Amino acid sequence: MNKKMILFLSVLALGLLSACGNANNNTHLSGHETDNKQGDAQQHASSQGGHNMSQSMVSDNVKALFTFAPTTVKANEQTELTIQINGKDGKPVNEFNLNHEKLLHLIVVNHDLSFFNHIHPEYKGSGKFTISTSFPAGGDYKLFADFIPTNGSSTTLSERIQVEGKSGDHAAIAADAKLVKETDGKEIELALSSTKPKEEVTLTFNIRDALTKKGVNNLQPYLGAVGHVVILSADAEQYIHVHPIDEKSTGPQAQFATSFPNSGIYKLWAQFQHNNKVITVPFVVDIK
Ligand SMILES: [Cu+2]
Repeated sequence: MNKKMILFLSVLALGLLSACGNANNNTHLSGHETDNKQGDAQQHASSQGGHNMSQSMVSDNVKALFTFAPTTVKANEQTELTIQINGKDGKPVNEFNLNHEKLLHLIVVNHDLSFFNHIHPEYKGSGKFTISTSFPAGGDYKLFADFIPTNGSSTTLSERIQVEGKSGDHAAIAADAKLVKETDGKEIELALSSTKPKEEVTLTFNIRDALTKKGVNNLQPYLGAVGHVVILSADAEQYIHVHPIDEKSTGPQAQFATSFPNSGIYKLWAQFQHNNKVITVPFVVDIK
């Protein structure tokens, strides 16, 4: 990590700490506001290139408050999560665009990225989304809410939380030696057009039957496209957006476009639907 990066992360950490200090007096789970201007700016710089300032400002002015009931979250117990989206003026953001068939996508990971959950809280109006969920073990988790305020731009706001209870096994994240995985009777192979940072990268997944090795050509649309891919940096600081290239594909090939902002280890989760079942396949890649 170079000095510039360390400085940048320190500034970011300071910003987050001060945000915590303001609104986080009672308990670490009482909810506090964070924003993620950097990730959003990055995504638009890389994926669309033409967003104007006023749109960026709208998204920068949006805040998310994550709260739980009960306020102490315990491993393996259902908890009611509320995500309140407000403008900087403190007033609720009322309208959101449908994006991949949902108003808000919530990604939950644990500290070593061994746990991944992609869920869709229900919109209750007045900027409020709720969902009942649970966490498989104690420890640190990070939540990412991904949404588009109407008249705003694609926004990702995140929050780190602690879950009480026995923590699971810790695993160091290491790049996969082979980008072929088997899950749910399928063999999924990933190829990257480039493993360099700051370049347009095409992710090509090939989905085969694990036994016959025949390509699966009847994938069902998942969230309105051939699949859905989420990418996080190993430290979960960077949430990277990914766009399907041929949304209407039904396999065996599924292609997505993205760009990695820096060198380092990234974990990605590809999700596809087949025979009415969603399969989730993780890969760890080394970008250098
Ligand atoms: Cu989603």
